[in-house]
Amino acid sequence: MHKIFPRVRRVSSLANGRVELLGNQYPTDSVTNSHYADFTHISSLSPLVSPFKNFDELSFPQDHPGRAVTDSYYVNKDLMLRTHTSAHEVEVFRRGEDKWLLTADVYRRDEIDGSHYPVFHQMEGARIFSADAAGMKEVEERTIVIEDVPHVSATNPSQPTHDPLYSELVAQNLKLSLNSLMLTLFGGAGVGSGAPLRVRWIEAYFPFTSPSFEVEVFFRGKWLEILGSGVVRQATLDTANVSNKIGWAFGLGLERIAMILYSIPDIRLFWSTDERFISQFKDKQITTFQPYSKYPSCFKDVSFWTQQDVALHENDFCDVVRDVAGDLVEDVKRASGSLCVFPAMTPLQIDRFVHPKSNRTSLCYRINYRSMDRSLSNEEANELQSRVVSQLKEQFGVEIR
Ligand code: FA5
Ligand code: MG
Repeated sequence: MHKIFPRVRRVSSLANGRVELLGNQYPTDSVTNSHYADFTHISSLSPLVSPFKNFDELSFPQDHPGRAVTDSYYVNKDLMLRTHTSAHEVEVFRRGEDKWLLTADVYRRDEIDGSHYPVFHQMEGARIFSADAAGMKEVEERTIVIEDVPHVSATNPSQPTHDPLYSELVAQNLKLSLNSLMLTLFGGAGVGSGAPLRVRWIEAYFPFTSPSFEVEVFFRGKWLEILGSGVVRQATLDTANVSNKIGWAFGLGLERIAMILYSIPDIRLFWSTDERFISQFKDKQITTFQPYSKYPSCFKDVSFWTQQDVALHENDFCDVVRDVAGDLVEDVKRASGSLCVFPAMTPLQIDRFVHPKSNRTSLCYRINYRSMDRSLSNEEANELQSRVVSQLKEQFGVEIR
């Protein structure tokens, strides 16, 4: 790398007191790649897109789970609500934009917990350069290259049509740009209190980028994912008629950013009309949210057999719960095996029990009812629970155990 990029230099560790970028060795004062002003900002695009735009144009394989009706909201087979802002990548690149941000509402059938909601907002950002020595010189001028921290690896490879050096450089520019964004966002006064905010990069996989990365922030005792990113797949750029370019893209969850900035503990609060919530956000100031009260929760379990031929997806279950109880549900967890054992902190990921003789599947869920604004009575929770049960029977023919 030295020969091609003579400015390459080794830099040492970082911390700016407020934000700690773990595993990245950029000194804070060098993270200066922010020129947000010259990114074109796009919004107001229709949320209704074709599955072709949402998936095919982005190289999603035919059997990708995201395409299923259990994961996405379809109007019909040719029209759906976009599940991510990446659905617009090809059209924006095709317009000739090479440095852009796009914000939009996106929709997913997803699990129920404090950081997932079926409608949320993403900001997509991308930057592409000429895939030649001149373009790479531009990247290099804007990047502090760290020679001993590989961003491209056997498990997170560069693409076959990319020069691995170009890929490495673009990946480093991506990380530097996002680190700079995070330092600007989270490094300001009033964000969090006491200990610095811990931020880490991890390897990821997306059908439309390689290498790919995610960023997580340590928030309220857990790592919270805030964005996905990577080097744009050449097929995407080819489809957009900009084959001579190479670059990066990211998509970040705006509610999650706001949760971290304002210390908002639960994503449902963004939909609250309670004055005690709304009145806390004034004059574009970042303030720490003062919880007015945490009302008691009330959990109810439901166990049932599903019919042999009717698969009941977790997201189907969650949809029934949302339809009946809306924001009165804090989270849904699934129990392990045939016994209703609920391990703490393990939402929706334990194996189901399949009866060896009848081949029927037994499922057991715990629904945690809690209002954000008031005390929920046990009678009210019982009433909601019985409506959930009857919807399960009606829509999926389940047999309650
Ligand atoms: C994507 O949506 C990719 N399109 C991101 C991307 C863009 C990758 C460009 C590469 C290049 P993901 O499914 O991880 O990735 O979602 C991105 C972010 O959206 C997450 O990190 C999270 O912050 C937010 N997010 C995802 N699901 C939800 C949800 N149900 N509720 C709230 N926020 C969510
Ligand atoms: Mg993700």
